[in-house]
Amino acid sequence: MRDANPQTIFLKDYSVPEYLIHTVDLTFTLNEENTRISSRLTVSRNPNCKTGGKSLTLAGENLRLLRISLNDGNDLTKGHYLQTQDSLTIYEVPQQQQFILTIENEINPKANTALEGLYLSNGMLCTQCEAEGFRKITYFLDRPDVMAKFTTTLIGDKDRYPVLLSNGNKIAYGDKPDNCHWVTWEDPFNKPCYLFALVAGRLVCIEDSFKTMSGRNISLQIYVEKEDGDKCGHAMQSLKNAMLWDEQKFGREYDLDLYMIVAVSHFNMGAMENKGLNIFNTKFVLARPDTATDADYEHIEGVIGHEYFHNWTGNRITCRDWFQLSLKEGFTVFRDQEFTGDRTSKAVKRIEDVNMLRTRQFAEDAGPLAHPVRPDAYIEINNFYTLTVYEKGAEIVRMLHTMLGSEGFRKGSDLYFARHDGQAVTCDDFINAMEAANGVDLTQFRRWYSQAGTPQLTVFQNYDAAAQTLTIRICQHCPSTPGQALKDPLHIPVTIGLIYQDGSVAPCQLGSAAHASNEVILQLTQSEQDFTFHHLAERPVVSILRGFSAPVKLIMERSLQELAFLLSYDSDTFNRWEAGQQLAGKIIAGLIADWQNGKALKINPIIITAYKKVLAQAEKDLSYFALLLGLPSESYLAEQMQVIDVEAIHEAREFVKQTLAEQLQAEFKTLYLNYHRDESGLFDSDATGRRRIKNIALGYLSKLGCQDIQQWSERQFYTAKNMTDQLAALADIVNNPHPARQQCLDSFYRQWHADALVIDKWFSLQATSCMPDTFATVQTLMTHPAFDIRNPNRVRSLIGAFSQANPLHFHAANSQGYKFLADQIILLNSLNPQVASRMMTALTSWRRYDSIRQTLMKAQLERIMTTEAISRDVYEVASKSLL
Ligand code: 0A1
Ligand code: ZN
Repeated sequence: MRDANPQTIFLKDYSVPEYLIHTVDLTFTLNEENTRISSRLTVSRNPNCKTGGKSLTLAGENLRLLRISLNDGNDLTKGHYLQTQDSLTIYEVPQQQQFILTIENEINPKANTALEGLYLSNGMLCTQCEAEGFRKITYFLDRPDVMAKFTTTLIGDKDRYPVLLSNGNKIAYGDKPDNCHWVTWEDPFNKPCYLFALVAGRLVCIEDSFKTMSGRNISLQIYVEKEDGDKCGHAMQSLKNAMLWDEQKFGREYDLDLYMIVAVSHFNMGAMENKGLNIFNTKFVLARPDTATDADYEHIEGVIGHEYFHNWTGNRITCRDWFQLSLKEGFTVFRDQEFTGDRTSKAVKRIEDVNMLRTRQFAEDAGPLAHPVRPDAYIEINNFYTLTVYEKGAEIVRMLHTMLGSEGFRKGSDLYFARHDGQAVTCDDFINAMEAANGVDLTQFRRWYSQAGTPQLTVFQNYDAAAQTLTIRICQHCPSTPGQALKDPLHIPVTIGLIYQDGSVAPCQLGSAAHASNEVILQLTQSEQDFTFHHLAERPVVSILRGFSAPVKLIMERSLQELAFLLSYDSDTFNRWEAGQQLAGKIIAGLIADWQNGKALKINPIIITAYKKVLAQAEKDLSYFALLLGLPSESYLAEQMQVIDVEAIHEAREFVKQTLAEQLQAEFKTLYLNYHRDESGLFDSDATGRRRIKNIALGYLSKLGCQDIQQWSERQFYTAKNMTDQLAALADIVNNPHPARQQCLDSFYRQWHADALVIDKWFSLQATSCMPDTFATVQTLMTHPAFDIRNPNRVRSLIGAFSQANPLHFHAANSQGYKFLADQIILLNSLNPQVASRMMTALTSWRRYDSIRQTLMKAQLERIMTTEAISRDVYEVASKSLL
């Protein structure tokens, strides 16, 4: 084990730092295998800290220490300090006045396969410091509440490192002997060290500019490897869109004169918001219509926005400690969701976000790693960049937005920025600002940050014809989670609307004298609460939790007829879609039971009629139309089951898909032919909508197994001018018994072998195929020359895709999937612990399966626990999963 006894860090143990660092002067002499860092710090005791002695302890992991000096004096000798694997203690430092501490050390970026600290990606040197990577570069107070002004000088070979970048503004540069040059960067803003970054390499730069609302001209630069220069246009446009949006929606202006983005091929996550120098996974920068899908285009704009928005929510105002991670992440995800909704389709974006939340975050909340949005303990902070902190955190912010309205929310965010600019603060500070600006009491609402688990709302309705009232009773209950057996009631906003039988809006009038509106927000605060609506001439159909107004599970008895009614008449785009999903979900659930009992599968015609009606209504927003025609995913269906039966889910869902294809064949063919164009791949909402709807239609039709459709998909595959169409056709070919399957896969590889991001798609498609030979294919692909276990994108595209997006084959009863995954995790543990730990997701939900699979999955987790030199990352996930 990296740590003989991995320590748990607790929120309750937080204390202010004993020392503060005011300025940091760094000099890097760059070299692949031996980079030398000289760090000159001005330090003083923190006046707000009353404890501690005369010593100063800095964090630093596996660093070769060369020298230390205080106030530019002689080097400290051995007896004056203590160096360990992960720290440096100087026994005595000046207490009364500010002092200078100079440290020199060396590191080996080439040996850094964990991609944390300073590392090498295709010959380029780059950094990743969040959360605690800076300590792998030099000794420092590596905690976000220590904020300092950084000046960074980079020295390197002119040929290997013609481009030398760091945070802030370039203030000086020049030549050095031996073909070297140097550049000095100065960041005028105080920042925690997790926002430090440097990049050195052979890169091309794409430039543009943005004029801010106060008239300042900002230079925008995107740096990529030479062959990718023609794939930056969309990222640049996205950045300009994000800058304008933040000015218009939040009144936030950019603060430096330069904004740089660098795309790197080796990156553990999506991207990183380093001040003035974002570092991105290439996946979220590079796009050309023939190489990137519409979904890629959307994600790029979303992630560019996300990192840009962090400049205010994360950088100008940062987190006091890592337990507060959702302070910056939850708020920033909310901001990027709103941005994407404004740029594309609000209805579609909300549905996509809820889909992800309900399948993946709800699973996390129901499993052994469930934790509050503000966790109270961790072993390895890298394990807490979770769906709960990010996505559920964003839902908390969204609930505030719902309850306070856009204006109230804006007042709150303005106050938050005004109060805390330049500070490192807590989630509570954020809520305090919302409270103060709006004069509301959010005491109970705060529980959303401390209580884990997904609340369940059970809804009962009672219509009293004589009194013309409808009473809605809502009971809330939150299941226990690890370490939190008992739960308190939460403050939950429940948006509700009522619809009369003819489809018209029924008035929402809470209390007999209240005024009526089309929809109201119920403030649920008790474990059981009644809400009575008045003046209802007939029993209305209830449309509840509109827009998914809270991250909860809703339990409500509904007939199939009522769901079909809502699918036709609900004016709330989310609930209309949700009704269709529930209708299909109920029917599939029935078929799952039939399949398990060996009964022949027979479709309930109500779903055919309902889908026919959707097809006839022909929505204008084609992307939304496509969502209305989609079936709930296998993972969503799995979430609904007591004991997950992957085979039954797959069979039942495929049966419904095939039956719909057979019975609505004519409609789907018309859709396909109407919307199939010779598309250039332009990313505008009409074109993306056309592609989405026709590819949905082709997906259904492909289930028919008939020759003409096979020809349609093959033709689309070979003639497509954009990746969306080419990939959609290939997916249909790969997931059905298509005679040209191997030919198409080979052709795709030949066409795209030089484009890593497209080859990732080629790996993923094969890894997620439902065809019977998939596991053998995955094994073969592991030995493919293009497979590289050191590249996280490749690992995710093969091992991640197979284990997390192919339940049918990953959970094969013979345990081969489990054993395969454990083998890879054990290998990754020593190379890249963060990626290893993320690959464990598929095993952590072992309690959700039948007892045989439980035993098999558990056995692999136990095997992982015995890994030699197990990392904190893997240890924490494996051990907590087994508890
Ligand atoms: N703050 C980044 C995500 C990020 C987190 C950790 C990383 O390395 C361990 C890298 C990136 C974001 O939210 O975009
Ligand atoms: Zn973020």
